[in-house]
Amino acid sequence: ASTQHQPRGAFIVFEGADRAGKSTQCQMLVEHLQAAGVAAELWRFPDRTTAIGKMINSYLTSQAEIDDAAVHLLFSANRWEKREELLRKLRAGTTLVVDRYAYSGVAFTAAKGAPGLDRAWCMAPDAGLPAPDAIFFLNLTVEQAAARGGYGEERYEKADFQRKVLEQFQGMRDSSWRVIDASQSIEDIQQQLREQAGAVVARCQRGGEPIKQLWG
Ligand code: 2DT
Ligand code: MG
Repeated sequence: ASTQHQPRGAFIVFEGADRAGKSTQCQMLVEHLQAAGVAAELWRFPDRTTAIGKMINSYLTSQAEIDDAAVHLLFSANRWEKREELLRKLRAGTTLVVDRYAYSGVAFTAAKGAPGLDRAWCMAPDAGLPAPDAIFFLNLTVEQAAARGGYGEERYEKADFQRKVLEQFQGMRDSSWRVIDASQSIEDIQQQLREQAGAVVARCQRGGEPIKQLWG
């Protein structure tokens, strides 16, 4: 059997618009898995710690202006530069809970509606990256998000733009996405995530699960 089919960690991605509770739920899930004896790490994209990530951070905090196409490629490059480490961790048996991935990449750039930067263009640079074993979509309307105290100060944190991002996510998601009603209580959401993620982790631990590639 190839190494891909050995027991391994699970690759679990969280997506959703801002304020849906992704970071809170990811953190809680990782702590739960660790407490249950599962090797697990919390990752997030963009990873703002790398050289590319620092450019992205400058862009998001409006300290830098970067062309829409160019910054899209930086976000993608930020995933590619983490690819080997990501695969190494999974093969070593570590489960990765990842706060945003290529789906955010496509949704946020496509939401700009810039000439030429349609969904197909946005998807192209991420083709071939490792694909997650499960995608949890924390579903919250812009109105519900606003009721949570509004958005922050970063570039994309505006209601009108978030509405377009949500439309992009709706247009992109397929039946494999696990849609979670993010208007529920933190505890209720976490309970559902633990059950579903637990099953994914167990499946990958048993072996026989290949690591697939985007956009498969
Ligand atoms: P956080 O608020 O989660 O730090 O995200 N984004 C993210 C993109 O535009 N393209 C991408 O590929 C990714 C991963 C979403 C910061 C913002 O960056 C956006 C929100
Ligand atoms: Mg944010």
